[in-house]
Amino acid sequence: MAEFVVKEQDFLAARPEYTSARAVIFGAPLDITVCFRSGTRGGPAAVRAMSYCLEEYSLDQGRDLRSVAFHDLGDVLLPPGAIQESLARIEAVTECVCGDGKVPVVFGGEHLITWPVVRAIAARHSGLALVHLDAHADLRAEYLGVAFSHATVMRRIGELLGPENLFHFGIRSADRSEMEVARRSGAFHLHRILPGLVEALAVLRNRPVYVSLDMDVVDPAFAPGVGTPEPAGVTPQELLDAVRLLRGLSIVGLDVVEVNPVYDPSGITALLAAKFIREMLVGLVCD
Ligand SMILES: [Mn+2]
Repeated sequence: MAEFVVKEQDFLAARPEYTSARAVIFGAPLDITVCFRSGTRGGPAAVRAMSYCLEEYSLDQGRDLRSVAFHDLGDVLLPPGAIQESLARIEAVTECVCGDGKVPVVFGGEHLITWPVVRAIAARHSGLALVHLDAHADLRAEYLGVAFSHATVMRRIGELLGPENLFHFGIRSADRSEMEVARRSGAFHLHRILPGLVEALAVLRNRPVYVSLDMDVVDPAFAPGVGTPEPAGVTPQELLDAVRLLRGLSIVGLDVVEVNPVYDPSGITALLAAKFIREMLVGLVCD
């Protein structure tokens, strides 16, 4: 497995042992193609730190994080500025985790990290569908002349999985060309998550599903600590209600991306990301 930096702390209630873990957290602190304001390299550490503000027990689900067998590997060591090498390392770590039969839970970093993670997971799970929660469509063919960017990541993944296997929710920012591509998606819902997700559940059942959460899907009033905030987003309650809907699906991997602690002085964005992760872990991989 690729080298890891020494982590300062585990995510709340992570177990020290890797072998028996069913889910495995790792950080991918990529911060290269962000266009508006950088800082996502601090995302994984911020989410881990704020997780200790939470209790292990989930009132929503009546389950305890301490009964979930999961491990926290730390962050993938990414060479600064070396984008292809960084993506290759993230893919290699995902391959290892999947190869060991575990569910990868990845903390970004910018949204481009979803590309190498999904590539590795798609190689092991045919018929993979992707649930994309984001303010932005991320469907550009290229951005500033570059094919691999946080703004193109869903276009690249659509080319890999087939655009009809991408299900987008909460989108409220895109250009005209992205909206044309969006029409070929399995689902494309503006502004909200829940109504569209309820509709899409029938199609998403009985197949492997990957969930990618860009924290900017949440309204900047609740999640200011992101690289590209977009007004008029969903509430934290709508996001957490979506977890309950996702619970019945066969989730084979997930990520939370774009947490930017530089613009999150009180830590509320990282805290909401940590709560989403706790709810996903207790809902999806409870013993
Ligand atoms: Mn995004």
